[in-house]
Amino acid sequence: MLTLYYGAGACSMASHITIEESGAPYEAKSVALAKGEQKGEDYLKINPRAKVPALKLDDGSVITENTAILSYLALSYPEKKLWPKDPAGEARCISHMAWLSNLVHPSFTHISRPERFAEDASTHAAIKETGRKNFWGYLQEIDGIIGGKQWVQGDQFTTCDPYTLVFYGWGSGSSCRCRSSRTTPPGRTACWRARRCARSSSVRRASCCNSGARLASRR
Ligand SMILES: N[C@@H](CCC(=O)N[C@@H](CS)C(=O)NCC(=O)O)C(=O)O
Repeated sequence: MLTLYYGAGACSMASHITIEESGAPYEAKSVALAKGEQKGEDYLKINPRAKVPALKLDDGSVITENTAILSYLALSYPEKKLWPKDPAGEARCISHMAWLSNLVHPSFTHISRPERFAEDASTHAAIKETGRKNFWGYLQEIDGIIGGKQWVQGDQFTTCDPYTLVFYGWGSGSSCRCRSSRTTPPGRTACWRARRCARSSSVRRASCCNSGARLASRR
């Protein structure tokens, strides 16, 4: 059976929703990030980079990184149609997930963990503010990408949707300041989110395990 290691409120929610969507039998193991469990001896054997998500396969090997886990799940359960069929669609799906991983997520880390970008505490307020500005810009870009479409990639629900949903949730977090200062997240994204939540119970099941104020104190 697959084992998914996740953190409450973390980006691992993308993998959690997708594993629910895939129908794969799995066990979910919570890693208490706030308590530093990701840096403990046991978890470092799973992922030496001390991050969630991680997916342990039946043979004991481990896949890390949302982009890789989402691809693995979608390709392993093709009947669930979580992955585009044509090469251009596949490439666009990878492109969107790479963008979320390489730019959107790190912009939020500037808000939540400024000390990772500069040791000098006097710079942290400026790093956070730049993170907020960039993150807000990405939320707007997501709004434009969704446009009038049903899903991120058009008519087909793909792995791009649960991954994008993570950042919607973070953007509407109470202390991200996006909401208070600029009315966020953008409107079309909110409609897409409502569709996403109505699609199936996968969000609810994954969200139950993912609820928590993990980042609240750091935002
Ligand atoms: N690019 C990675 C990012 C993983 C990541 O940064 N996970 C965070 C949670 S959102 C984490 O485990 N943080 C724990 C820490 O940095 O100590 C992915 O998408 O899987």
